Amino acid sequence: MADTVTTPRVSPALKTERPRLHKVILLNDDYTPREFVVTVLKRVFRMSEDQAYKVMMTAHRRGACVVSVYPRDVAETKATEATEAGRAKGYPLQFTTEPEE
Ligand code: TYC
Repeated sequence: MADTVTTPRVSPALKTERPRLHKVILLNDDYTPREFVVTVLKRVFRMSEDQAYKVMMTAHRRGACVVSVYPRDVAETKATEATEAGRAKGYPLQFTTEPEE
């Protein structure tokens, strides 16, 4: 069997998997002014006025809205920064993160 060719197989467990992206989610509340939510979305997530207004209104009407997706550390940093911006003004504005499926 001198001519036997063996093809090495890479175990799926050893393949490099692309790190999962994480969603940043904006939660509605009854107290944060709409305009402030838009300002935070523009500043922290680099959205246009139009995009920010649409995302804010979606959260306002439906209870929550996905803002964007990022690598985990970026998603967590932005969610914390945006939540902290509300806290600094005494608003209960909240941004959370969760892994994409
Ligand atoms: N619901 C708030 C209001 O009526 C506005 C708002 C929108 C707050 C979206 C949070 O994620 C939010 N003032």
